Amino acid sequence: MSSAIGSAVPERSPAEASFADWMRWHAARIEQALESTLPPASEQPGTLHEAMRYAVLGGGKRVRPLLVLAAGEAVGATPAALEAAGCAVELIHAYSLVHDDLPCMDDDVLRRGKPTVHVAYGEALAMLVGDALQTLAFESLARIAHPAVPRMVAELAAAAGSRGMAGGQAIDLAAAGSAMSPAALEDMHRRKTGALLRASVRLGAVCGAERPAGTDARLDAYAEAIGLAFQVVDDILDVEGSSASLGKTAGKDADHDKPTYVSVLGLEQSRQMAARLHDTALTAIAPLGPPARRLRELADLVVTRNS
Ligand code: GRG
Repeated sequence: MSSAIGSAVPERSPAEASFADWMRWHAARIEQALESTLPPASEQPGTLHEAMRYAVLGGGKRVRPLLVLAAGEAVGATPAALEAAGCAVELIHAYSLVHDDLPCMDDDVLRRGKPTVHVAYGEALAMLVGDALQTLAFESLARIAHPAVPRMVAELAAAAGSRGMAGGQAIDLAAAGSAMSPAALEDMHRRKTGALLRASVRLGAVCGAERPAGTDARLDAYAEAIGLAFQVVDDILDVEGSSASLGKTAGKDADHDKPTYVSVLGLEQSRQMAARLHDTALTAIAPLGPPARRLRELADLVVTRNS
C-alpha cells in the first residue's frame, strides 16, 4: 500500500469497518486518485497547475465522492469506476468553490482553512483554475471504462449547468437583499447545492449493473432529502459555527443580506426541517437493507456535522 494512505488507515475497507474507518480509507483513496488526476506543478503552465492542486488537495470533507462510493456499494458496483467518478464530482465541486469565492461572487478570503485561490494566486488565475478543473472533471469521467459513462457525463453536466448548480448560483446572486418565500429558497438550493449531491448518488447508482426495480427512485428520494438537509445545516452552521471550525468565513450570509433557511424559517424551525429531511432520507432507502449502510451513515453525518 502507498505511503500516501498512511499507516493508521486499514489495509482494506471491510464491510464491518466502523464508519470512521470506512470514511478515512475511502477519503485517502480519493485523495490519492485526485493527486494523480491533477497535472503536476512541474508541468507547464506550472503556476496554473500548482493553483489547481492548491484548490483541490489536502482539504474538504469529500462528502460527494463518499456519496458516489456509498451509493455504488448499495447497488454492488465495482470500486474502480466509483472512485474515478467520485474524483470527477469533487473536481466540479472544487471548481464551484473557487469561482464562488471570487470578488465578483461571494468575495471570500478563507476556504478550507487557507486563503482562497484568488487571494493566493490572483483573480485571473482563479478563473482559469475553475475552468480547468471543470474540464478535467469531464475528461476523467469520459476516460472511465464502464458502459454507464455516457449517462454519467450527462448527469454530471446537467447537475453542474444552468438548470442545476450554475443556475442556482445565478438565482442566489440575484436574491441578495430581497425577500424569498420558503418555496423559492428551496428551489434555489435544490439547484445550487442539491443538484451535485444528487448527481453524486446517481453516478454511484448507475455503476451498479443490475438494480432491482424501484432502486433508482429510492436513491433519488434519499439524495433529494440529504441535498436539502446539507444546505439547511450549512445555513445553521453559518450562524452558529466559527470561522476556525468551518475553515471558511462564518456569518457571510447575514453580511451579504442573503435569504437563508435561518433568516426565512428561524433557527428552531430550520433544525426541525433538517431532522425531517434526515428521516425522509432514511425511510427512502430502508428497503435497500444492509448494503445501504454507508448511505445511512452519511445521512447521519450530513445533519450532525459541525464543519
Ligand atoms: C460558481 C457555478 C458556481 C457555483 C457555486 C457550491 C456553490 C455554487 C457555492 C458554494 C457556496 C456555499 C457555501 C454553499 C453551501 C453549501 C456548500 C456547497 C458548501 C460547501 O461544501 P462542503 O461543506 O465543502 O462539502 P468542503 O470544503 O468540505 O468540500
